[in-house]
Amino acid sequence: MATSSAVKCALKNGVAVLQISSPPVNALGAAVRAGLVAGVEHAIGASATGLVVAGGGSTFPAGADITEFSKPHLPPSFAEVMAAFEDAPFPTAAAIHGTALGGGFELAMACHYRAMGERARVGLPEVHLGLLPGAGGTQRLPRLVGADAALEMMLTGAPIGAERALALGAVDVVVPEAGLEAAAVELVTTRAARRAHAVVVDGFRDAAKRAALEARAALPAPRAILRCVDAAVGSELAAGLEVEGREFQALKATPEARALQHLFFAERACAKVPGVDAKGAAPLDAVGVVGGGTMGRGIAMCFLDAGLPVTLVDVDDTAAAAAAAGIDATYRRSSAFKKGRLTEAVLAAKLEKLAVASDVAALADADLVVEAIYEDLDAKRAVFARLDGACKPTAVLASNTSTLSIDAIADAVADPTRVVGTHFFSPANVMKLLENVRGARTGDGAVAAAMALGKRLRKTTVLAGDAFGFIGNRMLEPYGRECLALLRHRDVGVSNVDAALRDFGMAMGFFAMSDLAGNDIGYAVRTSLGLTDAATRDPAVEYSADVADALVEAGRLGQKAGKGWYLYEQPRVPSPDPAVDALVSQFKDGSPSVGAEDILDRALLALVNEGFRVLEEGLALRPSDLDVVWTSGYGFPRHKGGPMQWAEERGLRECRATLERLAAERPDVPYLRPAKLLVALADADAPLADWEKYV
Ligand code: 3H9
Repeated sequence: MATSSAVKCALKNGVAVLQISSPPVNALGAAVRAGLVAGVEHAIGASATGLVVAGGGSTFPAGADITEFSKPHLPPSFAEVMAAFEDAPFPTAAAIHGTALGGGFELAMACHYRAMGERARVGLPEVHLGLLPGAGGTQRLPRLVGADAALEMMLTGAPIGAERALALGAVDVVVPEAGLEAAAVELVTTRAARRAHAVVVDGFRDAAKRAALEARAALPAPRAILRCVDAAVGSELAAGLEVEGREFQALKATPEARALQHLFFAERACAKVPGVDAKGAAPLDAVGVVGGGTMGRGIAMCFLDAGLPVTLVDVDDTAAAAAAAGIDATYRRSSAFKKGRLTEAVLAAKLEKLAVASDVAALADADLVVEAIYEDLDAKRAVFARLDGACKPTAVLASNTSTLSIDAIADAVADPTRVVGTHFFSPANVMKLLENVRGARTGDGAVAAAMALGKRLRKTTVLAGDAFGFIGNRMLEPYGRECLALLRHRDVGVSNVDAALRDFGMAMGFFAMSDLAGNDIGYAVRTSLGLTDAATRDPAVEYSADVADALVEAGRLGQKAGKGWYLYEQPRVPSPDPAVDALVSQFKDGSPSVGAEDILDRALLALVNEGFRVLEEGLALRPSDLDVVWTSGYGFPRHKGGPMQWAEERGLRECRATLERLAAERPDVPYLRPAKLLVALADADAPLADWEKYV
């Protein structure tokens, strides 16, 4: 039978078997869609009695080809593909293995029957891309599993396993993967081609349920999904499909969809370091952590969660035992443990892989060691000097520093090529981001090891250059300074600034975040730079952190002290404190009141402008890495795509013009002067993607 390069077609005992071949995930690009339609036509021409569609390689199609969304549409349409399977004159079945997602699952639903492998997963994750299932999923899934379950799947975007898919009625049979094709063939040979579409039962109109759903559906995509399921209730399939088609086209053009799709690719690009092959990194069989404080414990938990044996070293046996007990307690406090997802037996098996010691000699066999002691260069150098002697020469030595230079730390070891930064974010076992740092002398092998570590720990991993603050904290600095400067304005308080940032979508306002991290951290950095003392700082440069210094000097260190920019009468619950308003009022300078829009402009443009400087200085591999850092590590809203994507969406010319105006108003604020790269891109009206031509 006919064979296209993307879809191979074979006739087996009268049943046509189509196999999709479009690595890596069999995405339904134009060639696959054309191959599928041609496959059905050939099966009809060959008088097949049934048809089975399967994915070659590791998976049934994982969806539409996302790279095509930004290009002109090529035929055939998804609707034509789905119709070919649904309207075929013989029974059609999908043989689902791997991850049948988005358009892939929709293709399976357009078939008359579905056989699913035991280990496979199905889902409609389009909402994460700012879209909705636009190939019939919003109409066919409610008809298969009911409106409630369909909405749940489409609004969360979470895939489900075979057991649940079968229980819901999303698939007809579940079999071991080896028997999948046979099971699908059996379905098309023993059952009829036509199955009437079930009428969608209106189960989600219960007022409270509906209100809860609508509250969750704040963004355009979830709202459109709700409207599509509304349209599915009680209507003919064709009418619902028409609504879905219109809603999908409208969503495609939203900034949210562009932002989320930008992040999809950004989160995959960031793991790639030109010239460095993380896949070729030396295997990790055993790892070590030095320092059993909050960070060290969290990092050790990351290792344990990835199944890696870890040895944690602290100053003495008591401290080491306390770290082990702390790790055990943290697991027991986790919701996974409380809800029974982490069982006593699994926890015991995890903890069996944890060893503690009071001497770095215990790290002799480690392939990689992360130092996570307090931020003091001499202390860190002393640790590295000891590790240099204790560890095998091939071991990678990593520092979790967030403020110190990797190069300066590497001075302490004979072979600085094996020293790299691995900056985890707190709580390390929860936060997705890993910011690796390449020092001037870090070797490719250590970079590869750090990037491979990120993958192993299932972190979103970015590589930064070795300069103060790396990527994330470097950009945080002017953002924070501007938030502090805003407090000088009449009627602007901590809560106004945080509310504006939260309304924009930040997970936390700057002041609440600072309370969480500890206000003393920034204070210590400013002190080390001679900034907290008016006598030693440059009088020609605006200093807006005086209010933050006063806060720390008043003992308001943040959540850990029960008070900071907010009061914490209950742990982690901030409430405004008149004492802070009184403190802030001492720093007012007569500047006029400003509203939420100005607050956002100033804080975000300070952030973005520093991003351009990070790129100019070669501290990041690409602009999208900055977006990944800020969305995964600092709570920047994903639907805005990260600060650089936000700037591009707003218009680089606009960003430059606003910064120029702000800088003219406050010439003593260097971080507001538009970065050279921003100016060059704006002058040329060039997209951010062309940034390398302008540095
Ligand atoms: C949709 O279906 C819309 C329809 O409803 C309606 C249309 C009208 N397209 O993640 P990985 C690439 S929307 C293009 O590292 P894993 C990815 O960029 C779609 N490329 O692997 C990467 O490339 P590279 C709904 C895609 O094993 C490579 O494949 N579907 C696509 O960790 C490997 O990816 C989704 O949203 C794609 N659809 O995870 C599913 N998918 O090597 C999106 C992947 O150059 N995909 N690539 O960096 C995933 O969730 C994961 O990729 C998957 C595999 C779980 C499948």
